[in-house]
Amino acid sequence: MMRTIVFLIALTLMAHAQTTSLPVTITAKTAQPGAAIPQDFLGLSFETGSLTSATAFPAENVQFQKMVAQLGLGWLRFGGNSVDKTAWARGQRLSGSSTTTLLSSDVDRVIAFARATGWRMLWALNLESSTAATAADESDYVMQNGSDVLAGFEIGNEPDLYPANTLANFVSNWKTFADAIQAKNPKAVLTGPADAGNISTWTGPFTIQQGSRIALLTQHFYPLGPPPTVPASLPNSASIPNLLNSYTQGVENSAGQSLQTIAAKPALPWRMSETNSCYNGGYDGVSNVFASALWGVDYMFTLAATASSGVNFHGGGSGLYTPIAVSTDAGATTVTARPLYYAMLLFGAAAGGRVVPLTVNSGRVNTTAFGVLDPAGTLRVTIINKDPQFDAAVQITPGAAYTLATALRLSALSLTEKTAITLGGASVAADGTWAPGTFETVKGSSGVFNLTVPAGSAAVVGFGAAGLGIGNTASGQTPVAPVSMASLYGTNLGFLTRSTPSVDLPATLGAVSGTITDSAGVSQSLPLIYVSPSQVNFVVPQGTASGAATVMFGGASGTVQVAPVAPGLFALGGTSVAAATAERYSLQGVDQGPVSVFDCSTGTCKPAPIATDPQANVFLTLYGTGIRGETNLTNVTCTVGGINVPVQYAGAQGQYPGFDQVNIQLPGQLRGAGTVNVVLTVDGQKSNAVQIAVN
Ligand code: BDP
Repeated sequence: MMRTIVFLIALTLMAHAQTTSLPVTITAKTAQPGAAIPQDFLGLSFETGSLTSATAFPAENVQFQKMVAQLGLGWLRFGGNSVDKTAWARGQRLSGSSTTTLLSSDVDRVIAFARATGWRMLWALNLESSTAATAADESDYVMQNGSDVLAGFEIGNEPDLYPANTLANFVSNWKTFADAIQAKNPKAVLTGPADAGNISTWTGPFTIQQGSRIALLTQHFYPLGPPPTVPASLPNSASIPNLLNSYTQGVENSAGQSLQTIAAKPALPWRMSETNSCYNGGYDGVSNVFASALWGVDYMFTLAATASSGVNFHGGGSGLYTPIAVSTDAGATTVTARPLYYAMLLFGAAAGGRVVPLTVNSGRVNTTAFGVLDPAGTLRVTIINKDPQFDAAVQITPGAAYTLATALRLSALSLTEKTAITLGGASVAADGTWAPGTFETVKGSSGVFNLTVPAGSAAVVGFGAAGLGIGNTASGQTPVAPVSMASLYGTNLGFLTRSTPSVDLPATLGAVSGTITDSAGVSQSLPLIYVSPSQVNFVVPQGTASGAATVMFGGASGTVQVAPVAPGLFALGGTSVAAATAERYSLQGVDQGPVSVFDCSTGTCKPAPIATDPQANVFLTLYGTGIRGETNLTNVTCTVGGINVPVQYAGAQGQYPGFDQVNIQLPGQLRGAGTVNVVLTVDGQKSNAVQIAVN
């Protein structure tokens, strides 16, 4: 009896705790896309002062590098209050070196970190307590050694907060430093003013006066301050309700709009180069909990909608608001994902493309939503339910083109959760990787899709169409052959871009998978080489029968003809320049080394004239796929500039699945031919034409 009562009480309590769902309706206006969100929108910001210690900024830590790189492209910004207290000198850091002087060997470590992550650096220089000559020397060192990863310089940190500083005084000092930096290096890219606030009183006038000298307008912003410094009664006092309410979002939005207006006049991009939830290092229970992840997603989209070119979340070390925490204990470095890191991961998966206006009716639920249309036509709608109480019963009308949808959810048990957070059902693993298992299917009928976004969670819904295009990866043509590389093209094929790290091709990559069913009705899974939201590369499985095959990927499908051979030749990205190599031999058969076939040094690839002369033979190796199905060389012919040339080898290249190669000797008749087409014919099937040039 007692047991039953306890059970009933528990049941009653559960019933009371149950959240109520309230309707939220969203309609996308895909026909009116707005600003493009740059691919390198994401950013992190670190104290310059941390760079003088290998434990404070563990640049060599591979997991730290991997967690940054995993976010996609982005910006690393080094600055903060410490930049204006840090001296500069060229030299090597030794055990006794001062940690308040940045040394050139520290800079080398940071440049190596930027290269390892593929992120670019925004480098702040000490304005407050240094000299123009010193700043110029530091900028010169960074440029000489890291121009490939350098986005630009900020001069000083938050000059609007320097004691007794005036705008006029700041602008005049800024100019002195800018002149010295550019006198040393006219190509130095300057940004600014990196104000703490004072958008209308400092940032605006600075931009009017110095806008022509900067390539990027930068601003800092912290919506909340810690109590009791900021009394709890004020709307900007750090608390979860204040972080997530529409008032704070409104303040962020109007800051973004003011900056957009200021930057628009001189046609500058603008970036929130240092920001986070709460100043003075963040606030425990607000900046380091799941609520900050929901805030982060909402904030980034809010700024993207005001045409911001990016956001750098300030952090480093194990500070409260840092997205990636690093700490060293007894020589061992631990790197962990904080809630805000999940916000960045979500944004990376949701924000490729142009902002799409949405009509959102959120009623009584504290919910925001943002739309983005990618270049291939995938629509992604991110819904952030910031409400602590009400679930959102979301109904989305994405537009007639969309018939399929999948979702990626960001969740935790509560808004105060610090570590148990999942995105797409997966947490960031101890080794720093995030690898969701599958994506959830979102049901729709008659153009309306429904999903519940629980109180205190977010979801990205990706919308796509049901059709797939399929063709040879090298040529784009059909048919495709067994054990050849093929590509499928579509929309919303997944949320992630991943390449397989091995030659043992997996059936699932980036949480997506597909099948091919041949004309005999036999289904096999697709061995995956590369996946992205709009293109997937795979190898047509061995044994796939000739005839029409059906390829299924997620809910989408397409048909493709399969034939024993289907030759395609690889060209260099976006051109028809042969992706080929050549080797020169003396008439006696002595290898005289490689000969260039293409030149990409100018950024666009062109055929490099292949030097031929009567004293040598030049052998060309073409790379392709769909060729190995014919082993009898008499059925393989190749024309170069219309001349038939003997084929010495045509078949597997051996290193990668489905990757073939063809070896030919360039005949003397071609000497001086200039740019010519190369075409392969296998069993009567012609490949695409690729170009080489012959001198
Ligand atoms: C910014 C400073 C940065 C601080 C941050 C904070 O640039 O160095 O760490 O405030 O107060 O104003 O958290």
